[in-house]
Amino acid sequence: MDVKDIALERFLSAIKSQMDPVQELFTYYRCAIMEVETKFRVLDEQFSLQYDDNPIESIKSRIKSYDSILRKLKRKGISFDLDSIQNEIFDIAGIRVICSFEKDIYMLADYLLAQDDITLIERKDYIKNPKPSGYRSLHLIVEVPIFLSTGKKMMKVEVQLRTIAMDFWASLEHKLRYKKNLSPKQLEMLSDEMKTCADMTKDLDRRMQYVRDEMNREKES
Ligand code: 0O2
Repeated sequence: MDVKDIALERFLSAIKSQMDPVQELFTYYRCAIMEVETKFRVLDEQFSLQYDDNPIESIKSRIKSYDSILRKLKRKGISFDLDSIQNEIFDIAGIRVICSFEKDIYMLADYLLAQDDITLIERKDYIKNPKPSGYRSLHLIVEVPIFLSTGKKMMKVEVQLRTIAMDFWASLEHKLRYKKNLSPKQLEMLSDEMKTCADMTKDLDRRMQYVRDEMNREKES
């Protein structure tokens, strides 16, 4: 090996030794997502069997990107190390549960939180208290154990529960936030339009819930 190869080997091994603990932590977050996702899938199956009704339309999960983690650390003035990431950033593992009806969101949250291996760390109800943008969803930060060959490890997962209408709204509004080619005037106009759309989705959710409640009342009587 010549000097250049040795330098490259040293460089790669230095990067690897820095990245290995990060990869390990991200693997644990992926395991935590699997645990919580399974809990929701089990609840959905049970409701399907018991009431011939699936409260969950779909589940999406993601690990926060490095970029997004670094931006959040910077924004919050937190130091760039693994302990800070674990102790201060709660949404590295994220699960989004999409339901058709608003009542199912609260029902699923209650059943999840009643499970004895789940600890609620934080609850933000943006359905009862929407954000100024019009954003609505129920956010839960929960802690869940994952069982490794080395023992039990507690991991934090952010769960966002929302209806199809709330999800439709949030995904378009998210795109609007990252649009760089709009003038401030256009942005203001479209943000106002999104606030109107948020009111419409709220009304749609309420009406759909009403129709379902009436249908269930008929079925029971
Ligand atoms: P990502 O990963 O791209 O989804 P905290 O975490 O409590 O310190 P933060 O980050 O302000 O503070 O938490 P918040 O506002 O309770 O929830 C953040 C996440 O909720 C966002 O993730 C979005 O997924 C969603 N969210 C919150 N407000 C809005 C909104 O006005 N519009 C849309 N479309 N989504 C929203 P991130 O951080 O954007 O990252």
